[in-house]
Amino acid sequence: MITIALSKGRIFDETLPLLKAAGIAVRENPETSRKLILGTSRRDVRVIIVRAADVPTYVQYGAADLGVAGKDVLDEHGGQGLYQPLDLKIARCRMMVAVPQDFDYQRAARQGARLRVATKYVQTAREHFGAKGMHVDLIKLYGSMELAPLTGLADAIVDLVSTGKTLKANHLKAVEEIAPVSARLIVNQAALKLKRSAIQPLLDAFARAAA
Ligand code: PRT
Ligand code: MG
Repeated sequence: MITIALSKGRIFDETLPLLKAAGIAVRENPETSRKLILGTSRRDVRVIIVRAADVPTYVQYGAADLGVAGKDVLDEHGGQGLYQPLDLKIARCRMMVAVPQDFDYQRAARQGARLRVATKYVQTAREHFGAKGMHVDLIKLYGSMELAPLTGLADAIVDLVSTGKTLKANHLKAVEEIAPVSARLIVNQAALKLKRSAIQPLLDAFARAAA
């Protein structure tokens, strides 16, 4: 049995065509079904539905053989025990620093102001500001980062931006790109060795479909 870990929403939606290209049709829709284990058109392949940030953990420990996770999530996880053979180029966005529209970020950075930065992506933010030699106080949040500068919790946020509509609606602006983000295929290293004859054809099909 090959188990593939996916999260609901854009990762699931954008992985479906890649699965299809590999000859795998998922039997249920996770948006309407309450099932967490979904059968597929192949008796030896199943899909499990987990939170986006939990996908690397399931694959790391071998509870899933494969998974699809954003680079944002992988950078926070650290990637231990994971083979990352493929950039699937789906669920694309950018990791950005954003501040209130009337805040002069470049000037604050130049002056060495100690900024408070709210984010879900603490590792990524620590590395980014560390590399710039900026001293920041990081405040860990689990969602709705955009609210932090509006309420005085933080001066800036580090968050994902795709259309920019969320920032705009909350009177924020992006001031610095940290990295482009896309979803990656991840594979449990031991599973790849033990089940190579079943897994390799899937990797090849994904690689062709993502090219
Ligand atoms: O939502 P939930 O709390 O369950 O978990 P999650 O947010 O980790 O999962 P999900 O499904 O929302 O995101 C899964 C993956 O999609 C992320 O790990 C990213 O790699 C990728 N992705 C691509 C995005 C976006 N685009 C994106 N725009 N993830 C989140 N966003 C959010 C962003 O955080 C911000 O709140 O969308 C908002 C900004 O969008 P725009 O279009 O207004 O700029
Ligand atoms: Mg989300």
